[in-house]
Amino acid sequence: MKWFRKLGQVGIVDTKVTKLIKSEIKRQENTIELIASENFASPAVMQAQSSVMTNKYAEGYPGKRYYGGCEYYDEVENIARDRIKGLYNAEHANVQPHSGTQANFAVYFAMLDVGDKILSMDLSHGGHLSHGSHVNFSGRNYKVHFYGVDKLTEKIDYDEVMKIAKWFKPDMIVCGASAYPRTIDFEEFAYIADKVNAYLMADVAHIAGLIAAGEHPQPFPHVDIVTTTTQKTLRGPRGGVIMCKEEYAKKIDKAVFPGTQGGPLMNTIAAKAVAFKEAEKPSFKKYQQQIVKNAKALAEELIVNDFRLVSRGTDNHLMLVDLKDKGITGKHAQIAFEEIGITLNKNAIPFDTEPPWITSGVRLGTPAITTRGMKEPQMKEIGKIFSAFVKNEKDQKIKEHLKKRVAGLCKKFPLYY
Ligand code: DSN
Repeated sequence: MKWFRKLGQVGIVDTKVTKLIKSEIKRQENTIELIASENFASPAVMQAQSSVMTNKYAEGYPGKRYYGGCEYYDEVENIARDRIKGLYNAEHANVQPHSGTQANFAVYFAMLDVGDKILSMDLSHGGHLSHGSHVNFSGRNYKVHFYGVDKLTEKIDYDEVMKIAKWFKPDMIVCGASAYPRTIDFEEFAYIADKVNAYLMADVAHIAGLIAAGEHPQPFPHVDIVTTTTQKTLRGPRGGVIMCKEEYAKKIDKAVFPGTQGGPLMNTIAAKAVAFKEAEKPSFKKYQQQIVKNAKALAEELIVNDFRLVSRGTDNHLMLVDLKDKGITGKHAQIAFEEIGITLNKNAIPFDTEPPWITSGVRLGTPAITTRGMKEPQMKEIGKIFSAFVKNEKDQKIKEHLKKRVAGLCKKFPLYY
C-alpha cells in the first residue's frame, strides 16, 4: 500500500472521514488538475504537517514564547525563516501567517491605519479579494483604488498606474495578482511607489515557486514587503509567509502576533521548512522551468485551436482563456469539464461583461500537472482534449472518448509514485 493511502487510514476511529479521505485520494489521482493555484505537496511535506508538531502552543517567536517546552519548535521556526530568507534574498521573514489573506491582513495592520489608502490591482483584472475588494475586510477598512490592465494589450500599463498613483496618493501600493499571465515588473512598481512616497507590497503567492527558482524576477530589493502563500507553485503546505526589509521587521512580527493571530500552526511551519529545503534543490529549479515550458506549450496548442488567450499568451504558470466567442460561460465550462475528469476554475477576463459568478473565461495552470511529471507532449494532448470538448460538448460519443483520454493521462502519470 502506498504511504499516502496509509495517511488516510484514520480507520475505525472515524470511518466516515476515512472514506472521504480515500475518495479524495481517488479524485486527485484520477483527474487532471488545471487550477492554477493548486499543487500536490511532497510526501515529506505532508508527513511533517501531520506530525506531533500539531500538539503544542507556541505563541510568540523563537526564544520569546509564552509557553514552556518550545525548544524544538524554536529550532524548526528558525530553520523555516532562514531557508525562505535565502530563497528570496529577504532581510526578515515571518512564517506564522495561517494563509495568504492572513499575511496580507497583518501587513495592512502593521503599516497602515484604518482609513489609509491602498492602490492595488482590480479583482476583475486579476487581483485578489484581500487587495481591497469591497466584500473583504481590506475594502471595508481602507480606501482603495484599483489599477487594471490596458484594454488593447491586456497587460499592466505602468504609465497608467503612475497617473493613478499621482492622483490618488496611496499610502501603500500592492502589486501581485491571482490571475495575471504576465511578468510583474517590480522595479517599475518601486519607481512609482517612490514617486508618491507609498509603501510597496508584492503579493507573490502565485509565482512564489517561479521566483525562488529564478524563473521570474525577484521582488527584493525593489519592494518593502512580500507576502506569499506556500501551497501554490512553491509546493509546500497550505499557509502564508511575510518577508520584509529589516526596518519593518518588528512592526510586521507584532502585527502577526499578537496583532492578528494567536498560536502558530507549528506542524505547518515544520512542513514549510521542509518545502523550503525542497525549493533549494536543483531539481526544484528544473521543475519550475518545466511549469513555465508546459504553460507555453498548452497556450500555443490552445491558440492553434482557435482559442483567444488574454494578453495572447503567458510568461508564467497560468493563462486565461476567453470563451465568449465559443458561446459558453466560464461557469458552464467549469461544471462541464468536471464530467470528463478535468478540474479548472471559471475566471473573469478583463472587461468581462458577465458577473463574477458566471464569467466569460477559465483560468488554466500547469503547476499540478507538472508535479505529476507531464511535459510538452502531454500539454499538446490536454490542449487538444480541451478544444475537442468545448467544440463537441453535446456529442456523447466524443465526450466518452475524451474522458478515456483524460483517464489514460492520469494512469500514465500517477500521483506520488
Ligand atoms: N484562491 C487563490 C487562487 O485560486 O488564486 C487565491 O488565493
